Amino acid sequence: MPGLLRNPTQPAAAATRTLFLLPGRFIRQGAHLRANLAKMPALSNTAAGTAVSKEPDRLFAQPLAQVPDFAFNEDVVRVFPDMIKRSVPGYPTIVENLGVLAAQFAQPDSVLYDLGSSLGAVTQALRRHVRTEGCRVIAVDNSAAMVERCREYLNGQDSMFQELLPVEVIEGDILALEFKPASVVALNFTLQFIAPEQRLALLGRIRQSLLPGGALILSEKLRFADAQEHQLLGDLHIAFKRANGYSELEIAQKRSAIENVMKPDSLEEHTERLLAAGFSKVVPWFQCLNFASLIALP
Ligand code: GEK
Repeated sequence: MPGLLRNPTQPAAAATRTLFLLPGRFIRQGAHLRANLAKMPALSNTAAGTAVSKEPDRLFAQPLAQVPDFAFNEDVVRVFPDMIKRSVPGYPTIVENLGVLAAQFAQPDSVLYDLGSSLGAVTQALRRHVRTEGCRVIAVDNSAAMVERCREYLNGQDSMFQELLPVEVIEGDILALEFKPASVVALNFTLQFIAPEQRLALLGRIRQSLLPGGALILSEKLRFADAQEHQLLGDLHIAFKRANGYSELEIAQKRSAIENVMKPDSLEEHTERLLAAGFSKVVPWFQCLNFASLIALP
């Protein structure tokens, strides 16, 4: 699987850089002052203010007598950029291109939602790519620790760059959110943390908020109905984590911490539920091992 298993110190970052530099037709080089933003680094240490944490994820490196359920607390926030890159195959590519895709769906004077925003990686990609007049981002997360750090990072950017899309970061439950008319809604690896029985209603409310021409972009870990496919892609995901420097103990303890908290669905379940929620079309645009991203059109 060449290309998937990367140098542990540089997990899966090279693809993003390459894509970011491609002068493709999707990347609208702004005919105005925002052109400088194209040089803004993607979630890395930056002169733009607060440096993004580079602390390596060693949370599960020592044997634990009892592995607690995974929570998005201060310990996780400190290592989150490292953890998500080394754990989710294709994450940097998905995040960067989520900005590129969003730029195609953004409607003037509308809201772009980043639901389950964590440290704001998607919000920052939206800021790099969306050039539509009058758009603003609403980022929502129910982890106080995530929201606090996310605000620090975004404030750092605001202090250095002009003409960034305005962002409001809300600490709250996306299940309780009153949606405003939106052209883009990103659920980047968040729906899998919502109780399965709540997912359809949430997607229905998102669908109702979407403007014509808009889109939901949904990224998730997948499970597979076919046992052999499920096993193969699961094993290859473990190989990806090993190649990114995680030990067998770390992999096993993380799995045990997350299994009660994160409940993946199959691609078929996602598609059926999105259609049941009122979406007219579901198009997968990315899959790397057992992680995928879909575009759902209103
Ligand atoms: C990224 N999108 O970097 N309401 C609000 N936030 C929630 C809820 C909820 N009900 N449940 C979970 N979260 C990010 C990565 S991480 C995915 C998203 C991962 C939040 C939770 O606090 C966490 O920050 C995020 O959803 C999931 O592109 O860590 O695998």
